[in-house]
Amino acid sequence: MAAIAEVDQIWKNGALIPWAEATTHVLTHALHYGTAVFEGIRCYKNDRGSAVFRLREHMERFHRSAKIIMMDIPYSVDELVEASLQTIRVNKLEECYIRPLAYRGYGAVGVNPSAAPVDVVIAVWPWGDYLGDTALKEGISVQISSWRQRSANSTPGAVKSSAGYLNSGLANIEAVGNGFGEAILLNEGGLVAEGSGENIFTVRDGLISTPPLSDGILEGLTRDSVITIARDLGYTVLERSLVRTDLYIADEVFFTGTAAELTPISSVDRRSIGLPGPVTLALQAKLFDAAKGRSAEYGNWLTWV
Ligand code: PPE
Repeated sequence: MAAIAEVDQIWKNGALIPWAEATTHVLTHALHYGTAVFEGIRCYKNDRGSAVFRLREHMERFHRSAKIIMMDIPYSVDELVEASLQTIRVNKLEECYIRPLAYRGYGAVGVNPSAAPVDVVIAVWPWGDYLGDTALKEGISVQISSWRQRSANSTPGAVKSSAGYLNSGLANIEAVGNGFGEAILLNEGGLVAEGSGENIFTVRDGLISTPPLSDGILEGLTRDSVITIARDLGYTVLERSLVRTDLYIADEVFFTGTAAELTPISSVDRRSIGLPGPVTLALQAKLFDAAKGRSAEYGNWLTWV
């Protein structure tokens, strides 16, 4: 969705190397078979410096993704946390997106990846608004995709795998091609799953709902943060299955994600939801307060650079 803003160095297999040298062979296993897992993390600048939002939890999810696909990441969560901070510092970035990727590298062909090495990289670069520059304030239009969410017994949504994003890409290409800002995927059972790169929430009569993990979605860290913030603000949040009509008749609908942050949804399949509502705006403000170090109660979500 955005051109890459190049920086100086990338961390690869334990060392920092120049950006331009962070290349790989065309017979890299992951290029052919999608055998890779990754993360997306944000570092925000604030009054007292720069801090990464939920860094440790992202690296823990990275390890969980790898575990599910039987890939051994040869670096501990602590080592990956430290490597991320080092990569941000060496590139002198105050705000950035962080992309750890573990992939089956060069050395084997064929479906079974066991003989291919596991290479690990951490790249950082500046990445602004994910869904366009008016999205956070005005919201975006979305379309229910004709593509179904990858299912729990094929390419599990719980794994943040490169292979999984073929599915996301199909849905996003279709939605954008049809003039919408983003797609929402229903799972094979017809229940609302998530956006191509976001979790989804509804608000109706003050009650906040979001699909449960068992509906086949990624366990979003922003989703978790927003659930916590909402409950702390006194809202009831239910993790419950949603059908498409729940979206049409909701008072408010919004996406959460590291890249998308908290993006209001202004219409679903051309049914108007309207301008961002009060609950959406309150949660968005609190989420940014937490991520940008303005909220002492969520201070433990930050790792200072
Ligand atoms: N679902 C999907 C499918 C997803 O890709 C993301 C993040 C989420 C939910 C939200 O998870 P979290 O970031 O932990 O709150 N998508 C990442 C990749 C986006 C991309 O285009 O690349 C992201 O937001 O970093």
